[in-house]
Amino acid sequence: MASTVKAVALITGHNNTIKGALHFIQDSNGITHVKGKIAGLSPGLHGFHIHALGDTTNGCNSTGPHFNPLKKDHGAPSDDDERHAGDLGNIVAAPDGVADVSIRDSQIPLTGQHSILGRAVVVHADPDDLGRGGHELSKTTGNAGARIGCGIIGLQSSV
Ligand SMILES: [Cu+2]
Ligand SMILES: [Zn+2]
Repeated sequence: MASTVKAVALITGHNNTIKGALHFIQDSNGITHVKGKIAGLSPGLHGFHIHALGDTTNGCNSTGPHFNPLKKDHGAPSDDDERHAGDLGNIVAAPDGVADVSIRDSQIPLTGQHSILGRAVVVHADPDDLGRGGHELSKTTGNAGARIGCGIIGLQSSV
């Protein structure tokens, strides 16, 4: 019987004003559910990605580019054939600064060759334009601005 695989990332940033916890649960069909809350954000849209490296020696800036094992251009999560695996679009912070995250995605497994374990999840200052903004950064980062919060995705005990 295929068992559930779980991981967790504790998000910190901006001198600890941004805080949160995200849980990653992969089901037996290979879909990963990302669920949790991030507080301390400005209200509105914030780009949200898996970046390639789980290295926070220089804060969120050392987590590398968007996780992109298939060498694609940046896109929206719904762009199945032309997106980085790490492209999870935007999260939305409410007027109280809290983003309630609940995303299901098929390109961010916790097992196998393209696993996101040991990589980083990053929250940006600005909205991700999903590759459609016409900016020179649209096809690489979605022009989402500074990396204001991040955390490393670590394996959790599966029950
Ligand atoms: Cu990012
Ligand atoms: Zn991307």
